[in-house]
Amino acid sequence: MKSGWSRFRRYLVTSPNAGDFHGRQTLIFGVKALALWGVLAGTACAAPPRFTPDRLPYRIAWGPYTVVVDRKPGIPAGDLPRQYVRILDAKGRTVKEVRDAKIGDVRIEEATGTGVPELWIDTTSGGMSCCLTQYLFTRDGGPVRNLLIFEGGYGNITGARDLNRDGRPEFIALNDALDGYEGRPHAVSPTLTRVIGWNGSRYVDQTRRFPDRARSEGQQFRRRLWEKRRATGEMAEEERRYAALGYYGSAVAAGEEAQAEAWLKKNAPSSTRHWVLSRKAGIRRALRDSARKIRQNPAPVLGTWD
Ligand SMILES: [Ca+2]
Repeated sequence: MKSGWSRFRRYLVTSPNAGDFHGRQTLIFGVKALALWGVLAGTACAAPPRFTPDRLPYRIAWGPYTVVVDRKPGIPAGDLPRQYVRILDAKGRTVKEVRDAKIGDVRIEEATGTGVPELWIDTTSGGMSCCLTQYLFTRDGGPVRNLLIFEGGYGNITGARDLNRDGRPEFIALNDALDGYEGRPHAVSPTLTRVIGWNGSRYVDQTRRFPDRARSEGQQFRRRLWEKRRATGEMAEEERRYAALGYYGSAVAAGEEAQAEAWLKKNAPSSTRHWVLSRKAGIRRALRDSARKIRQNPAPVLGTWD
């Protein structure tokens, strides 16, 4: 299991549109600042060890709290693993617990623009890359609270950037809303881009508010469709449908489906055009349903060991 930012880097290689290294730069800056503080204070100051999956138990300080990652004892070898993250207060009491088959990453990073670093936890339910869940907790302004649960599935939050320059970063994420659409295998399902932003009380899908990312992703799908418009052979129509699905899905995400429909009617081969435009309602429904993957939950124990 790679760390969140490793996956992020891998994603950047394949798609230039998703995110930036803001979060990593923040982390590096934070580590440098910490080191500088150590030098200035005349004390030895080592950065905390990075989380490595399966090297458990793992402990890291988070302000007055201690974050512990470990595995549930007594699970027979060969069974699906069961791991947890516990956030302990100064008296060693568990204030929050996150459960899943595996803990993929634990990071302390500023995420809300207030200067008090948050806690990110990535978990997976098993399998190669599915299904990923990302949790964000804050301790800013009171007790530990869950701010975000993103059930990314095959997608994940790939970066953070303050798109509207209000001091609070928006999160750029992959959107797997069309993964497995009408039974398409994961490998040939288009992955979209989404923006997750704070609406004043919680995180919600704000892709339409910041449509540049989805629009840019859609243009890549459109270019691919255009390049394949006269291709022949067994897979040509399948490739066109993949690109058309990604293009129309991105347009729905950006709130620009009318323009996409007009372009498809003018430029796409009729077989591809009819295939995708006869599925408009289903694609819109898939996008709408996937917004429910962005949640918040005040419960003390989150996730399950199914
Ligand atoms: Ca912002």
